[in-house]
Amino acid sequence: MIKLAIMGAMEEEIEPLLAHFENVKVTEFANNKYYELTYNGLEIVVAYSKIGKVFASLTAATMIEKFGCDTLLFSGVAGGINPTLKIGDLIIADKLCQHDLDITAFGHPNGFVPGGSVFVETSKHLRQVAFEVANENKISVIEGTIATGDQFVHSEERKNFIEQTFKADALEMEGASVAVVCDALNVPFFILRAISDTADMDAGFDFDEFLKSSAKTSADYLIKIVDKLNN
Ligand code: 4EZ
Repeated sequence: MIKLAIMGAMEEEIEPLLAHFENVKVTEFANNKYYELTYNGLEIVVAYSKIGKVFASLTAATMIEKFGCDTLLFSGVAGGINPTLKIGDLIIADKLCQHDLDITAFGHPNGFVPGGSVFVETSKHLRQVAFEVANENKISVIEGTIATGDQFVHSEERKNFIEQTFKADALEMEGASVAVVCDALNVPFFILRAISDTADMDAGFDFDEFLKSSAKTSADYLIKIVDKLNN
């Protein structure tokens, strides 16, 4: 039987997930709350990590190593880079990179450190399940590269750098760190995001305006994927 980790970064990102489940047991660990439940015969642990790569790594590793999760799904919001992505649109990561990881001073490419790789790929199987769900429910979603860094991007300059350097379609602050942890621990994972802003001058304003609705768009689709995982 699968033991599923479902994570977000912010409380707003997991709220619509928790609202869907019942009989939740709360465990506190390392300054975070972990919500354990069973759903359709699946064991699930839900948590939000707090924002950024460090907190997201800690939470992903905890869900895997302490709670024994063997599959991880992430739901949340992101800034859009690909101009076809409008606020509220969904993106599934096929691969992720760290746009702020930089030892280029030593001739290495952006996003690379020795022993690692610029991109980490997500589970093909989980993406396939997600696309079946999208087709069945007429949900429109694209697959693409997500770039992660410890910055809320709100300028054309930084956005263009990330687009040109990594050919990224969307950006956020946790996905690639979760990817590195899951890849190292051999846990299949899936990263889903709905666009809350387009990482430009208006990003701060748009984010505040659309965080809740986009987080719900992502969470609603994720629940349908969870339903499918068990069938
Ligand atoms: C980070 N998340 C934003 C957290 C912002 C404010 C209190 C997603 C995200 C994002 N990250 C949405 N839009 C973004 C952007 N333009 N840059 C970085 O994962 C917390």
